[in-house]
Amino acid sequence: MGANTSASIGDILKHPEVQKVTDNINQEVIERREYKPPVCKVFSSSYTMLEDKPQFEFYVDNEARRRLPGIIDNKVQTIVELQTPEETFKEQFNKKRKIGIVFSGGPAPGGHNVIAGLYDAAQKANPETIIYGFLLGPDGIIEGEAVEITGSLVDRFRNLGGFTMIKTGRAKIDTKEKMELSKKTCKRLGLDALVIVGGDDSNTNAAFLAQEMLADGVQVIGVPKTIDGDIQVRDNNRKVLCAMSFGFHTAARAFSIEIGNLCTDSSSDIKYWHICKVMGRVASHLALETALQTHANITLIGEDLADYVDKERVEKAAAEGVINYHAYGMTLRHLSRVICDGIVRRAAVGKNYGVIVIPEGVLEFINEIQNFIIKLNTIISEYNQTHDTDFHTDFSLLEEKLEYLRRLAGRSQEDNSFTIWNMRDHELFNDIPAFFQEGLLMERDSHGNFQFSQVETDKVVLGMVRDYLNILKENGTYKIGIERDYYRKTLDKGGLDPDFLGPILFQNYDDAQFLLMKSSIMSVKTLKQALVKAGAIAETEKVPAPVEKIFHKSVPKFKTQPHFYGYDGRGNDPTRFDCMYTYNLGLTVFSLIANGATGQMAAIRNLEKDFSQWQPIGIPIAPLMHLEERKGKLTLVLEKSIVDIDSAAFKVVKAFREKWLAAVPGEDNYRRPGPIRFTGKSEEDRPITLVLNALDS
Ligand code: FBP
Repeated sequence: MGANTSASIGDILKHPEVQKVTDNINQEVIERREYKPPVCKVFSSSYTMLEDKPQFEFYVDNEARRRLPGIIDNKVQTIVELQTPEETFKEQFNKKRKIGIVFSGGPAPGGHNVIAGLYDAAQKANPETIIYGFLLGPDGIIEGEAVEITGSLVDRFRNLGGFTMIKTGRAKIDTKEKMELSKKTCKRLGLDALVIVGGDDSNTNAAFLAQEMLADGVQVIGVPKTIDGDIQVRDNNRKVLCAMSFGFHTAARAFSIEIGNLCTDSSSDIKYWHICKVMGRVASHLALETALQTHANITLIGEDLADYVDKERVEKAAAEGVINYHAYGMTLRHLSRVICDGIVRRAAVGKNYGVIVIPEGVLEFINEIQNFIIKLNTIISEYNQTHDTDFHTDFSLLEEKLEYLRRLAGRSQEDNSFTIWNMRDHELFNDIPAFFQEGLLMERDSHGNFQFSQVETDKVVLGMVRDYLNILKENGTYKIGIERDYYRKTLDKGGLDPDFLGPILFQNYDDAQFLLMKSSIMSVKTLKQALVKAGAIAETEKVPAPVEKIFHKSVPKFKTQPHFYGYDGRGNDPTRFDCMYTYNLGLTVFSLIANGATGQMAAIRNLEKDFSQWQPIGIPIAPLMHLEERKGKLTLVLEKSIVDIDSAAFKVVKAFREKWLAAVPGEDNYRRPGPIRFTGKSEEDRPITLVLNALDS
């Protein structure tokens, strides 16, 4: 193609450069596929065995003991090398197996490497072993849809994000019928073991499957996956067994890169508040890590809000000899006040911009909302049980749902014993915006969880912030501080005396670097009144242009840009940490299977330490279960770990809150997390949360 000739599209398409840049497989993918994660020392040995560690103890729920008798006494097991195994051990370890694996729940970066690790270990032990991948999540087990996982399939997805290889789904094997179908599938395929890669609910499922399939000799192993980071396991003595589920690091880093960039943009353009909702259905771990990575100005942590105590109200009630239960936990109104306080204080030093991080599950920690969620869960579940139909099908429109609630409130007036939905609930519920009512009445997911990602949490919080800022603007509290030098220069240029006009215009002219217009000056009209009253201008004169200019600059506009970080981070290619973590989890899974374990969850201890100290283990799932309210019923599930407000990571964020708000003259304190670097040097080799929490464990 010469410089002046116009080539045909056919020729252009044949050009090697065009073919290279339009190929789906780019250099990054090639390098990722070729990367070989290091393996924990124990896996360099051809044989591994399990050692019971009874020193790790758990409080066992009676219901868990009753329902999971075959696996409730499982112990924590460490994986250790076996240099000279006996022949019978070798035979058992290396026997030809059939293993099924399934992804369950939302994608999390690193899942493909769990398969790769399992595949490689299984092949090393016996090249005839077959691994099946169940398609589209647990539905694949129920419906018997699986593909054989081959070497070339694994190679295509090594170190790549998503669950694209076999997809995922949120089905739950929660009925006798589904359990029977699953058992049938395992029997038909002749499975020796089933591996469930999932979150708390999926590992709960793994425990029930393990119990159910004991008699069939099918081992079931769980793998702790979820970007939410809420599968964290400690024993009774607070010894950490699983510090973090896989995928968390990548998702948190991916969100942080974007949010860090917004910090840069916002402090350049200085006109927007960026409102960033970040995923994490309930727990605020992702928001906490994002705060540590970016130093955004305001980061809400749901668990912290729930812990809030209004001391004034507590003391007042105590003086009256009563307990005020409303003084515990933060209300939506109070939360909006806290956010506004930060916004107003930044504006006062000329920073009418910034970045707020809101965890998507924050509303779960707000008392009044939690109340609604519990009440509505119960109402919907009772309706379904009584009518043997589905609430959401019977009342598909919001209006119909509201009408049903109205009828319940009416019933509460006629029948004192009917308390689930009274007139006060009804009135409070009517006070909230329709889109949020709709969100609260939305269908729960298959596990009975409230679907926070479907609710515009940020919009709810922001609506209240906006309303309150308007009040603060009207009463003259929300103002933009004007830099003293700028004020002086502007007035000097217009031939006016800044020192004469300063005390007339500003409430803090004496000593402040940023000048705040008096609260009584709220319009050009009130500005003129102030000038006339002080004798600076006559009634017939106009406000001098430089003064008017300064006034306009002091009037804040609250301009926001909403963002949601969730699905994008979930689909990111894994960080090196997640690549290594998940590949070793895959190896751990095989070791557990080859040693006959069932009802165990694969995990790696010491993730916060140098790789040489990582220790693969099996954690018994059954003792981790407890009773929880789901869809209005008490259900046995794996306990979710929410942010511990006594943890070092939270305490650090709390200690730096004021610094990162940066409501003082001068620079902001943003941190640039930088891109996820798969290769090359990077200081970010593991979640900061993990490093900090290890300091006091
Ligand atoms: P898992 O717990 O299944 O890993 O999913 C986590 C999550 O990404 C949450 O952060 C989010 O609230 C939810 O999934 C979104 O669910 P969905 O993919 O169904 O929209």
